[in-house]
Amino acid sequence: MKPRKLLTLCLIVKDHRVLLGMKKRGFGEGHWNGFGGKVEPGEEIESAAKREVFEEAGVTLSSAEKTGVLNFEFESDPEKLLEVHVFRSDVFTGEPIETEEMRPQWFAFDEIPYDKMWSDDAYWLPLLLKGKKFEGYFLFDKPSSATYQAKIVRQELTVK
Ligand code: 6OG
Repeated sequence: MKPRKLLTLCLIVKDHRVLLGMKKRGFGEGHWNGFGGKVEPGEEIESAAKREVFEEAGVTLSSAEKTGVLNFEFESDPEKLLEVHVFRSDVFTGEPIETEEMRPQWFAFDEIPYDKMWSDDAYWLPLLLKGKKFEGYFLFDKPSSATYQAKIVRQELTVK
């Protein structure tokens, strides 16, 4: 079986706006995204989500609600399987700050820059913003390092 890379992704929502971060380096550079990263060995997934939000945006989450799991595969990188656990949080303390990795900015729901985000986001983020839970699978035609230009060749998205 392929090793799965376990990741978190957290969307912070307040007053009909969502906090996104411009990724300044590494995987996903140049894209707006939620905050998240790798789950460390032995770490609880929710704790990892909160830790990443603090590291990347300087915000402390009181709680985070798991809204879904997204599995990503890449046709030209068949050994890679990403399992991304998605969280939503409406309860936090602290003001978002720019960090080495991310530049945070609030977006009204109707101004979300989907054209500068991973192409899968346009499918599942509206569900998250409506308070729905979901599970998804996306297969991209390019390696993960080029996902921004990649097309989704197959997808499954189920609302729970
Ligand atoms: P680091 O490896 O830099 O964390 N991530 C994705 N997010 C979306 N919306 N779509 C994808 O399509 C993604 N692949 C990975 C998970 C990478 C961050 O990027 C997310 C993590 O939050 C392929 O630590």
